[in-house]
Amino acid sequence: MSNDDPIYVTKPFMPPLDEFLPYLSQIWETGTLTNGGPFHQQLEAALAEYLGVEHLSLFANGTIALVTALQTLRITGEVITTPYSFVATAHSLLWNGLTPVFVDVEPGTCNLDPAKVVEAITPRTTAILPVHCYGVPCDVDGIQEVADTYGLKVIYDGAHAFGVKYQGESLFRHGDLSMLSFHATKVFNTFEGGALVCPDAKTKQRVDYLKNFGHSGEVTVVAPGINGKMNEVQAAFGLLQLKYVDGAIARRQAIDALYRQLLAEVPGIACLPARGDTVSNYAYFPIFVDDGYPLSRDALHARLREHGIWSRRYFFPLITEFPMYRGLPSARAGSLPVAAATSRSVLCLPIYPDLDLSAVERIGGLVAAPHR
Ligand code: T4K
Repeated sequence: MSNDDPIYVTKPFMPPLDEFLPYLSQIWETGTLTNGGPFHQQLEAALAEYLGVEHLSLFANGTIALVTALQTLRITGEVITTPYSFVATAHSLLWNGLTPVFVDVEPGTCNLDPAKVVEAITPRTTAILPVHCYGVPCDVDGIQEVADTYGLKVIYDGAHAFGVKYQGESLFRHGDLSMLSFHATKVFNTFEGGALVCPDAKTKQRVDYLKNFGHSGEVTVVAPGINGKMNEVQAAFGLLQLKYVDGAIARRQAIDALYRQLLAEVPGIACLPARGDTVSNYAYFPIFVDDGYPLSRDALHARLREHGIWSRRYFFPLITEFPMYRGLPSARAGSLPVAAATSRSVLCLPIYPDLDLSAVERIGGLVAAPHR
């Protein structure tokens, strides 16, 4: 890679093309393209085993998985969620005719604050939709305690959390359902794709009906389902990706460690704390720019861009600033101070398996000395 090539915030990991061709040959030979074919079945089993969960259902993308999760549990009324996420999190509520109620996040994790969740509960609240932002675990015990006390369901948006372990087990073992995204920009990708992790076989059965138009048999329809199925090309690609994913995460880990080393002493730049209770997937590398830094966050963003480095402001603006949300009472900026400050200060630096450590040194050096 030359210094002139742009460096984007991420780049999908691609396994060797020649290893993918036999999968395609099989699809061409059998003519089975979708509707729960052999690769789909193999990938469901392989991912459940890899992630350490029992029941998993594949989807065409993470957003339709989230929309289906809310249908599966027949969620109604108000759902408490975070303003600090990709907009798909809240959109899944609007697509179900639900009212999002936004509450603030915690400073050290960027995730929903359980104490603030309690304050937002009303008689119409039926569920909590937290996000494991950047793959950092939510306070899953705190959230579950609130859910148990008030009789609420918990659906986790785990789009960023592929393979993350918390206190020795899969993060996806928490909550009533967890969603994963396998979008091109994610740690594990199937071009587009996603999944729901279910607590038991019965729930997976209902999810499987819902993602296939509600069909429970050739002539039986048990629910107004949707088409959320993953196709055979995506599933085959996932099977091949899975062979490489540990190596890809190890590469990310090395990049994360180098950034931390390069940025440790830079005034006005903070990173999320590394955590002893978590096996991370190093999905993102957010930094937070405060007043002690010589440039504003946006000026640093522009400065990096001048050098061909495309950092991203995930997540700015807050979801609550978009037109379809800003009129909601819970969208008032004054009630979301941590999320607002985090959104104004965050910058995600490039991190992906093929990123050279020399490029990481260059990026870290630029952040450390932006006027050089
Ligand atoms: N919940 C959360 C918390 C999420 O973060 C997301 C998705 C979802 C739900 C929904 O899951 P999915 O329905 O997507 O499965 C990207 C992704 O499109 C989106 O999937 C992701 N979150 C979000 C955080 O980031 P953009 O608009 O920033 O993507 P884009 O196209 O600007 O890509 C970023 C960079 O990645 C590009 O500059 C270059 C590189 N790239 C991207 C693509 C698509 C490639 O090198 N190749 C590619 O094919 O939203």
